[in-house]
Amino acid sequence: GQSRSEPSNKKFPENFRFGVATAAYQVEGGWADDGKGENIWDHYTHHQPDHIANNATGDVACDSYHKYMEDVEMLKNLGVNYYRFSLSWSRILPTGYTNQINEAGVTYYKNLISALKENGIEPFVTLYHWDLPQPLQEIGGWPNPLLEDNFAEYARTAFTLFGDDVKNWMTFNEPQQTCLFGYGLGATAPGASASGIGEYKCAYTIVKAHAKAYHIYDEEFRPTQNGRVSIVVDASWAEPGSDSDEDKEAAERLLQFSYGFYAHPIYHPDGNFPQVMIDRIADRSEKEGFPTSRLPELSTEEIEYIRGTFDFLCLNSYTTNMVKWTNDYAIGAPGYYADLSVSTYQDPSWNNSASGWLKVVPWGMRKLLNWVDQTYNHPEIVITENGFSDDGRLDDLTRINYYAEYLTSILEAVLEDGVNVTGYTAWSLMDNFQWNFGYLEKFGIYQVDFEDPDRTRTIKSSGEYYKSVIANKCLVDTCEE
Ligand code: PNW
Repeated sequence: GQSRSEPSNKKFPENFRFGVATAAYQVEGGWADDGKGENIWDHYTHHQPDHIANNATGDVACDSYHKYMEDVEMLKNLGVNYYRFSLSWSRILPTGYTNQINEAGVTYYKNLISALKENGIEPFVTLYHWDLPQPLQEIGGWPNPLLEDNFAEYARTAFTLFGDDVKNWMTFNEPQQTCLFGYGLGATAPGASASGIGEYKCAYTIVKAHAKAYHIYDEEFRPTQNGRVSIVVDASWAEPGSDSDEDKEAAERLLQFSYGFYAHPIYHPDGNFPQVMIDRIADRSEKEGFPTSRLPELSTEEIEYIRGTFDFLCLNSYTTNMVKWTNDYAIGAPGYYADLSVSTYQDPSWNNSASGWLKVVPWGMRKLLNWVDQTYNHPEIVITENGFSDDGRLDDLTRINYYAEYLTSILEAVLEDGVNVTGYTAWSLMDNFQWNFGYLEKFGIYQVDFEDPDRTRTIKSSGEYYKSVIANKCLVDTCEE
C-alpha cells in the first residue's frame, strides 16, 4: 500500500561496497567523434526516430565523452567505492571486428580509468550494454551464432587494453532486454520482430559468448591480472497472485522464463536452460508443426563449457509483478508470451514512478534476493542496478524514499536472511538517455540540463542522501553501534 515503513537503523557490514552506474550509449554522446563507428542504437535512433520519445537520440546525451573529468569529480564527491560504466564496442573497434582499433577511443577509456583510480574509485566495467556495432547487425546480430567469436575477440581486446587496471568485468548487461525486446518483440534496437524464435537464438549466442569471454579471461589473463568476471542478469520479483498452487507455479515459471533463461546455464550447478522452458517450447513447437524445438538445444559439451563461468553474481532489479495462472495460450503463431502462458499485473496501490513498468515494491527485493540465494546455491551477489525515475526535480524526496526502502529490504536480506550481498549500485549517477523514453524519465542522483549545451550537472537531494549512506554505512541519521 501507500504506507511508508521506517528505514532500518542497522549498519551495513564493514566490507559492503557502494557504487553508481551508467552505460556508454546513455551518457557518452560523441557518437561519431574521433573515429567511433556506428552502433545499433545510433542506427535505430537515426532511422526509426518515431520509436523514441520526442525523437531523441544519444548523439550528445550527457556529453561524457568530453566531460568525463566532471563525472569523476561527482563520483569523488559522492564517495562511491566503485563506478560501473560500459565500454562502447564501436568506439574501440569501429567495424565491430578487430581489424581496426580506434586509438582515440582507447585513450578515452584509459584516461577515464586512470582518473578513477587516482581518486580511489574502482572501475566496474560492462563490455556490452546494448550497443552492438552496426556491421555485426548487418550479418544478423545476436541470433547469428557466429557472433560468439566476434564478442570473444572484442573481450580479449578489452582485457588486453584495460585489464591491468580493471579487476571487475561484466560481459553483458541484461541479455533479456537485448534478446526479448530487440529480437523478439521488436521494441528496442535493432527492432527485429521474431518472437518465439529470435529471442531464443539470441540467448543461445549470448550465453556461449559470455562463456567464451570468461574462459579467455581465465586462461589468458587471470594468472597475471587476477580480476573477476561475471554477467548481469535482470529480474523483477514475481509474486503469486494467490496462495493457490497454480499461481505459485505460474510465478515460478515467469522467473524461469525471464531470469532463469540467462542465469540457469551460467549460475546453476546443473547448467543448461531451465527445464520448464525446454519442455514447454518443445511441446508447443511440435504442435505448431516445427520439426525441432524453437529453443536451440545446448549440447552436453556446451552445457559444461557454460556452467560455472562466473566469479560473483550480478543482479539488476527495480520492481515486482503479480502473476496469475492461465490456461495455456492456443496453438497458433509462435511467441514468447504464448510459450510462457501466464498473466501479470501490478497492484494499483503500489507507488508509481515516471516509468510505467516501475512500481515501488521494496519487499519484492528481499524475496528476490532470497530466491536467487536458494536457487543458485548461495552465491556472492552484487546488485549492479537499482533505482527510481521521476520528472527530474532537484528536491527528489520520492527517490530518497525509494533508496531508503529498497536498501532496508536488502539489509534485512543480508542481516536476517544470510544472503551474501556484498555491493549495491544506484542507477544512475546522472539523468541520461533512457532508451525508448528518451530524456523524459530521469533516474539520476545528479540532474543534467539537456537544454544547456554544456550539459550542466547539479546534485539532487537523493545524491546528498546517498553520499551520507555511503559515508556512514547507515540509512538514518544515527545507526545502532
Ligand atoms: C535497465 N524491467 O533496464 C537498464 O540496464 C538501464 O540501461 C536502464 O536505463 C534502466 O534499466 C532504467 O530503465 C531495465 O521491466 C528495463 O523490469 C526494464 C526493466 C528492468 C531493467
